[in-house]
Amino acid sequence: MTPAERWVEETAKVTRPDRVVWCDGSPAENDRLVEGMVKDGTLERLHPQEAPGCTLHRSQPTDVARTEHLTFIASGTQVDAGPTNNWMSPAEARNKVRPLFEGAMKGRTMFVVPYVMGPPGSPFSKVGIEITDSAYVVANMRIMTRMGRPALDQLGGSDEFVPGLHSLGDLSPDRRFIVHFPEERLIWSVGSGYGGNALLGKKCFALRIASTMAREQGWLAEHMLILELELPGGEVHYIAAAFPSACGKTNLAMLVSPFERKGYRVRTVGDDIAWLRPGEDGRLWAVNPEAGFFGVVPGTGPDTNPNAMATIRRDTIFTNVAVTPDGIPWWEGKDKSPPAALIDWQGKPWDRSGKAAHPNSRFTVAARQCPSISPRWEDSKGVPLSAIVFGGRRARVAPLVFQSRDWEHGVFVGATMGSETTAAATGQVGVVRRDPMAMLPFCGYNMADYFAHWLKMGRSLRAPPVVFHVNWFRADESGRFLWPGFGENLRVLLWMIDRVKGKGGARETPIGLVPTPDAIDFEGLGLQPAVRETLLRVDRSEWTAELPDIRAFFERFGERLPPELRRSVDVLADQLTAATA
Ligand code: OXD
Ligand code: MN
Repeated sequence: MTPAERWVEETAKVTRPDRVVWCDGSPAENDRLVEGMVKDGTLERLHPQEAPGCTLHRSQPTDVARTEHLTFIASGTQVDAGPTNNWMSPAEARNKVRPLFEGAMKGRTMFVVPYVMGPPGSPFSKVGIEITDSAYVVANMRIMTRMGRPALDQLGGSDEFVPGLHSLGDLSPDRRFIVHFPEERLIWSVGSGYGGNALLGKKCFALRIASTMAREQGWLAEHMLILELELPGGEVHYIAAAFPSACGKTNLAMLVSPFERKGYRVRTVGDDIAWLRPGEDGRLWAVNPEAGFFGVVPGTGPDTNPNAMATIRRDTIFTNVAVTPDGIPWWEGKDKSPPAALIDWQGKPWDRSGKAAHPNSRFTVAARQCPSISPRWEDSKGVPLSAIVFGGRRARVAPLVFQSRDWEHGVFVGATMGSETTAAATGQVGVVRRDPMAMLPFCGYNMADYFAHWLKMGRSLRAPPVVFHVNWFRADESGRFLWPGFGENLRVLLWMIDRVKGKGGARETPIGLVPTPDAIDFEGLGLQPAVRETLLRVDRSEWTAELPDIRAFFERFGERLPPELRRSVDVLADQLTAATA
């Protein structure tokens, strides 16, 4: 018996399913599963011509987003989880969470889902096995990972896999736990079928567990999109960008260049997760460990993200969108006005008062269906990064873009990122919180050690990517966005590449290097000079007002915070004071 078979057998003794099915990831298996889910009401088939191969899943209304307050790191000691994670001792997890799995699969099928995170044949790819009693999870994992055969082939008889046990349980938030054991590299998730809680290859493995592996092994597991930017003449650059959930990573990764005719093109390598490693050439190389996109649907439309619209035209699982009576999916932002009759995300006739689609409704779709997918998206070595971008959603304070002075300053910029919360996690929306490197909900260990690891990684790179910060969301007094965003964000990326190449105008400010007024091509956007000025403004009083919050956030890490970061806040404070004087 292989270690995987042994674990499956032991698990079945606890969960007591009616049957155990090892998934091979084949189309025939998927057809059978979908058929079964259509019969039992888990899925609805959508319009055969307008949405061929597409299905709709409606989840329980209390299970529509990640539940960060029910997500735990069960490291041996609390300090290893750090002040930003919920901690549960492994003993408490055994007492409190394990019983929820006992007999949980009675009357159900236990699916065994072997999967690979990472490109086929890549030395950086890693195997996971998810045990789940949800056919919907299996269907999603088949899209999001390389599932079945490729995983069993890579695994052979070895024990090198991350086991993840998932059960829907009774779907009650009162009995919902997502627990990570970084030392054992094990995941338990019970009580939720929502993607970020239940597709264990994604946030649980490729970010939380992988971040702990990366720290030990000298690489980084990051919440980043990866895009390819081609310049006229064929020069190519790769950029990775970390934005918090539902802040536009998918849109940026699939950006349609407004300057396509001049030879500027953008292609997609990944939209959510990047595994980064130093290459022999001293550069940082990135792979996308995922095989699909689990994207936010509302706001996706022909103007905002035509590539995503083309990607999700067929063979897509929609979760919690609205639908016309004849099965055409609909969501806010799809087009200008809703169809005459709609069934809302909860399956009720839409009375036009609230949202028809849930604000965190999702599509699950294979990356290979994306028209802008890069020919190198599955490159087994990855792609070399010219730039790393951090970004938040801030109505005020952060300018459109600035450049960090060096890697150490870039780590400070990432570590102090602030962003308004979104519907991707349950809780209040629109509140500014510190979300370092967009990893606050996803770092599997003490973030002070994570910052130290970032600093150490920089020392191992001879040609590190240049680090930038962007904010597409600066608004005027009435809350209107000042920057058009979407395809026009290319203009900002082009300034970054100029800077990478030692060109492009920039002026020193206390927060870093900000474009000079003429350094970004604003031509044709119709932006008034005052708006341009506001977009690039570094307001000293606003930044000074940020300092207490940054210091308070850093204080939470106590002595463990790398001294470089403490020094960087002091430098920022001094420079703000000097500039004011
Ligand atoms: C996601 C998230 O689903 O970040 O990618 O919540
Ligand atoms: Mn994400």
